Amino acid sequence: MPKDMRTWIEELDAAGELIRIDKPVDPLTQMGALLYQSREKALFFENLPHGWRALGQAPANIRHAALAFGTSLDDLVPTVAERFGARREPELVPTGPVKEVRLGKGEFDLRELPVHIAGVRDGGPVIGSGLVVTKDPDTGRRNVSFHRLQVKGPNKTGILLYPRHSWRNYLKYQERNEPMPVAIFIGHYPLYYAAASTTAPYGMDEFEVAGGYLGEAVRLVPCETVPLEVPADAEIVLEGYIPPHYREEEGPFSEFQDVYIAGMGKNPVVEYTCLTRRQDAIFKNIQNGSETEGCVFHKVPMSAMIYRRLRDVGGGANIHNVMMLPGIFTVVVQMTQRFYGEAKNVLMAALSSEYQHPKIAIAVDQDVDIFNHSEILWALSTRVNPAEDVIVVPGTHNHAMDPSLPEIGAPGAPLWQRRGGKLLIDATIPPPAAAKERAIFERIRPVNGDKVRLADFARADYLDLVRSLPDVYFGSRLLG
Ligand SMILES: Cc1cc2nc3c(=O)[nH]c(=O)nc-3n(C[C@H](O)[C@H](O)[C@H](O)COP(=O)(O)O)c2cc1C
Ligand SMILES: [Mn+2]
Repeated sequence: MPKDMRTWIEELDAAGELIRIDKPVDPLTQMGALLYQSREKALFFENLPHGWRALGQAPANIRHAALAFGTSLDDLVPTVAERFGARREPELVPTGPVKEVRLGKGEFDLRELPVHIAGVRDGGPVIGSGLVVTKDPDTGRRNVSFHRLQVKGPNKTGILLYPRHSWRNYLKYQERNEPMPVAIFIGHYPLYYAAASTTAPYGMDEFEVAGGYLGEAVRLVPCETVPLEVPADAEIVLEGYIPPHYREEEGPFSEFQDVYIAGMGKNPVVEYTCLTRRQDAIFKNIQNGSETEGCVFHKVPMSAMIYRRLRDVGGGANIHNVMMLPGIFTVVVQMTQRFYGEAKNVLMAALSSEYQHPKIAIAVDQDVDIFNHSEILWALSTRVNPAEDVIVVPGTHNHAMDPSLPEIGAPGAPLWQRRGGKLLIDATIPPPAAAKERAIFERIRPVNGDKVRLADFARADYLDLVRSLPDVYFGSRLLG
């Protein structure tokens, strides 16, 4: 059986990671708050307007992402990096579950979908879970990426096209004065979402990336009204066109950095020609904001692609792990230096990868838990000499949605960007070959720490309490 959103719901349930909500929930006034609060568990809404059900916060955190990739938290990023290298061609099939219901223009109303309003200042309900398929009109090469869609009418949404691949495709259509065909699928196995948020080279089909992540070829079916293909096992598909040279005011929006500014303004729109879905389709809601589901989809593939790149620095750097910090503009690299100064070379590469987000790069050694923000702050405090280990590179191109930097241009305009700088912080310790200098940094280990276990001494209810706390306490993973 192919992996889809239903097999994912079963997996989450079996792992004790799903909360079912059978009370009625209003997407416009209640759902965003519930999603924003649920940082540990996925939510399955069973009682939504017009008979809809929906999944959200799935993944709610990187622990859930590790579950989807069938691996552990520590191995997550190396596993994603390896699977990126095992890409598979998609397979074209004549039909599939997503074709069970076909509705032409005038037969569907997007305002009846359980689309939620994420934040108090948002301009309206936004479909955050739409994965957008487009093609390069010159080569026919496919692209799949996340683009949020503000619902504007029965068959119209806005679309934010950040200057990357689908924007590049759109500009080509616009030059020809032609509308760009789009197909948007909603609701599938989370590795499709991870593939869509992977910045692969332009021209690489993200359905091939999804095939690598899944370990099985993606099954595609042809669309009804546009010359594109979509996953046969998705829940819902919207087909339509983005007209050339046309922009509409939209926003503001709850963004991935946990603020409202940046992507609003004059953006293109999508006009829909068809909706297909499963008979009992399940909707997918994504709450944007820092450390919510949207952020998980951003940070895991981004960390993996940067990890792939860094391993080649200087003929093979010893990189153990990579993880983005909240807000996605800071990347932490866990490594063991082979030579004095190697960490700085690695940090320079981390700040100029296929991703535009990284603004601050921090290197730490293997004994620092990069999933624990307290440990990272500790390394910054005890392993950084500000006179030598902190470097600012002024005047660089930065991500256009970083609210701390001056903006050039605007969304929907070709040169939209922010001009700022980059910061390198080397919090590593000397390489193993420099044994004496390295020894100064040896961390405390309690006497008999590997044999004497708290579980054998403390009351069970106290241990349950400790395990239920978020993993933010210094050294808390030592509890096992
Ligand atoms: C939850 C989420 C929402 C996103 N929303 C948008 C968006 O509205 N517009 C956009 O251009 N990129 C958005 N992105 C980022 C792109 O989808 C992502 O960077 C992707 O790799 C771009 O695809 P491309 O490399 O093929 O251009 C979003 C990513 C995530 C994870
Ligand atoms: Mn792409």
